[in-house]
Amino acid sequence: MKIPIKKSKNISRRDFVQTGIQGTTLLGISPIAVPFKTFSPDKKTRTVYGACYHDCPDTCSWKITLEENKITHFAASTSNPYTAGKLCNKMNNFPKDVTFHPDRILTPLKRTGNKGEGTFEKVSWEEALRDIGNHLRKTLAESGGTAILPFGYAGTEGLVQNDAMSGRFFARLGASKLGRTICGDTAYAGVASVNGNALGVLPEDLVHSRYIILWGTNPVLTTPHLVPYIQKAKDRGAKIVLIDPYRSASVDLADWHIQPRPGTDVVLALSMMHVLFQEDLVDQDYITRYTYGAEQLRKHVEKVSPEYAEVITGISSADIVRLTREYAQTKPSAIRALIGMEKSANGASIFRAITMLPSLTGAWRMLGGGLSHFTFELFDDALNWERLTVSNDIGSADRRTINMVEIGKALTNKSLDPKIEVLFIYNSNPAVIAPNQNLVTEGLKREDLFTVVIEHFLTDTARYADYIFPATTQLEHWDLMVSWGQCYINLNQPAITPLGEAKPNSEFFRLLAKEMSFEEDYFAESDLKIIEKTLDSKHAYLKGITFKYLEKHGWARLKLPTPWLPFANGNFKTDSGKCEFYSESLLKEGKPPMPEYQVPNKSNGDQSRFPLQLLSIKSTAHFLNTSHANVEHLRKSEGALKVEISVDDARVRHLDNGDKVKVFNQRGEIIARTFISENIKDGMVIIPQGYWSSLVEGGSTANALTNDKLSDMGGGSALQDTWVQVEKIT
Ligand SMILES: Nc1nc2c(c(=O)[nH]1)N[C@H]1C(S)=C(S)[C@@H](COP(=O)(O)OP(=O)(O)OC[C@H]3O[C@@H](n4cnc5c(=O)[nH]c(N)nc54)[C@H](O)[C@@H]3O)O[C@H]1N2
Ligand SMILES: Nc1nc2c(c(=O)[nH]1)N[C@H]1C(S)=C(S)[C@@H](COP(=O)(O)OP(=O)(O)OC[C@H]3O[C@@H](n4cnc5c(=O)[nH]c(N)nc54)[C@H](O)[C@@H]3O)O[C@H]1N2
Ligand code: SF4
Ligand SMILES: [Mo]
Repeated sequence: MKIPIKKSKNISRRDFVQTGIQGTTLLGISPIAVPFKTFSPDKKTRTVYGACYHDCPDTCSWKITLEENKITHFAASTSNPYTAGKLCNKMNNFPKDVTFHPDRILTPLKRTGNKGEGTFEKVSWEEALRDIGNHLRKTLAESGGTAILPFGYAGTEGLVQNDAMSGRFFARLGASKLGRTICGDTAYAGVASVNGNALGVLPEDLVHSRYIILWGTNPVLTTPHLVPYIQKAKDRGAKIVLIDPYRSASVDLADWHIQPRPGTDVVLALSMMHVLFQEDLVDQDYITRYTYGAEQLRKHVEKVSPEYAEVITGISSADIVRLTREYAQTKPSAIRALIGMEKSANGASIFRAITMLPSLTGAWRMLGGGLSHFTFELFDDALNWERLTVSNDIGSADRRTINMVEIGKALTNKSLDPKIEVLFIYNSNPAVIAPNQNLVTEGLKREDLFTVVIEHFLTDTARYADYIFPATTQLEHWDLMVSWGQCYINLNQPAITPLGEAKPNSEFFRLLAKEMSFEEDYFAESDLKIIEKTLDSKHAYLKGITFKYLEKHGWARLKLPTPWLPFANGNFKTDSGKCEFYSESLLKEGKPPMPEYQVPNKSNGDQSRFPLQLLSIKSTAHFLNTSHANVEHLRKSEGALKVEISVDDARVRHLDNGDKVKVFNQRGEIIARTFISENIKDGMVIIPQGYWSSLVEGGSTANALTNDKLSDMGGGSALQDTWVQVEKIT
């Protein structure tokens, strides 16, 4: 997820100039200089610390050994206890797979063929920047800044290369804003509407739990460094329950797998509440002291009996009762959720409902009890965000926002005023990751759209660019890495000088600012200075964690109070200071004050034509979203694009394992191989997300089928509310 910054305070331009001047003397190193400070006495061997840039909750620390400036060893940190000496399948071979990959783009490129065709010629940085500057000046004069749109997501999670300089640039330009809501915002909206924030059980504290529900998350694949903590709890006698419509890789960790119909977990959670109240399994003292709206909630769930829930969720009423009793009576009990469930029309409601459970049972009182979700707010508190969010203070506040989930619609909407004429894409691959892929590519093909892509590779998106610029990789630039899944901060130090003509994102935007004659001081700030200032907060969580400390050690765990029991005595971060079972503020916004289940709108999805619900999830162990899906040995390990289908659904369609099929609906069609499995119930299919369209037969991937509707809150996508048909290709 893009680490959302919730608390940035605006600073005035004047403050900025003052702090900026003070800051200039701190580090006189240019933004892309390599710190050859870590040489051994013989000056031949040196060690460089860094961390993984991926949009992955684990944010692993690494250590690189170089001899005479050549990387001789790239490995996980063995000293950081969370990384614990292991990266993952995706990253073990990172220098070769990405930085030194022969297909890497190392010079600016200008399009020579048709959009999408992928033919380009080399150009110089100067020429390309000048041409872009001309386009920007013309667009600003004729259509205004909002005809320009940045599209950046979490290709790198580093605070500097993610959006520090680009945020300033687009704010100064007066460009449209991008609603960066494709991952985590809906989950967060649900959890925070109840608790005020998403903090809770820290990953390490899961070892104290005696009952862990892995609710709609697949840690074995998506958060591998959390698994040892869950395993340790299990070794100490904890029961692990997996709630997932799919028999995911995490089933091996679980003692019990419960398979609800997708999107129906809100009913499951409400019926658990029904049982909690009915069987008096609630912690009345906790409820009275620290919660708001318990009486309304009790009434709200009266009708959601386990028998009723069985019809909606497909889980037997006996199992619902058993799950509730075990969850309430085994202490401490934890619910671990992440992102997966958010991508439906019920996404936020699901997260709202499950967030209420630990307050009903008083699970928050004990270490290892409560909800384990995001940790980014620890860094939000700890760091000096003002340095990064200078952009809040620049330009007009009322720039329009385009939701990234709806990028296809935005690019093709003829009545959008002004229409999007210039598009900058960095840290993202929207031609693959955004829902309704065919509409996205229709937009990217527009002849009157000028597209600039900053990338490592010729991705499906980059094929549509007018200019491609070569970005540096994590081995070649500075960054400060925080995490959304654990409590460690890392300084990423460059190990080598950038290959070819690659430059960090930050430098691209500095140079473009120069081309645009933007002379503000904030464009002159070096990456190192941004990092120094961001670390300079005086917050207790950062005690002793200075730039110098991180330069020497690479990583540090935030200095959090122990034991970490955020809600043992209430202290919820809502306006009322209580856990809000009933939300007056949502009611004011016209939303249901308590979570409700909406029957998904199968719009245009005539069920007889498209009877199978498609979940396109992160079931690939070798790709991180679309990253690495172009690396041959990783793609080989993953195999051909598959559609997983139940035994009965395959039988009625006369399908055998490995058959070539088309999966289609009103939005698109993809070609895949069948994988007949007992991992899903009838009526559903699974297709992994991540494969590149240009590298699969048929030229389309999962998002060619997904809908681009929004979820109930938070601006996220409801892309799992997608219905398809599967047919054999003969
Ligand atoms: N290997 C690998 N790791 C990754 C990624 C990757 O692409 N590959 N991506 C990273 C990113 S960006 C993210 S956001 C995280 C996501 O991490 P997770 O949230 O753990 O992963 P997902 O695959 O999105 O979803 C987890 C599970 O939720 C289930 N699910 C879907 N809908 C429902 C529902 O309605 N109810 C219930 N109970 N379960 C449901 C899916 O079947 C899936 O098994 O993973 C990160 N880690
Ligand atoms: N169907 C379906 N669609 C989904 C999802 C799903 O579960 N199912 N999951 C959604 C989720 S949770 C997420 S987070 C999004 C992920 O969406 P994205 O963040 O767009 O996905 P990535 O594939 O990680 O693309 C990141 C790109 O950034 C590039 N990159 C990496 N580092 C740098 C850098 O330093 N500079 C520049 N300029 N580029 C860099 C990489 O080469 C890569 O091409 O996908 C979403 N889409
Ligand atoms: S992708 Fe995740 S698990 Fe793999 S090295 Fe990066 S942070 Fe660690
Ligand atoms: Mo994500």
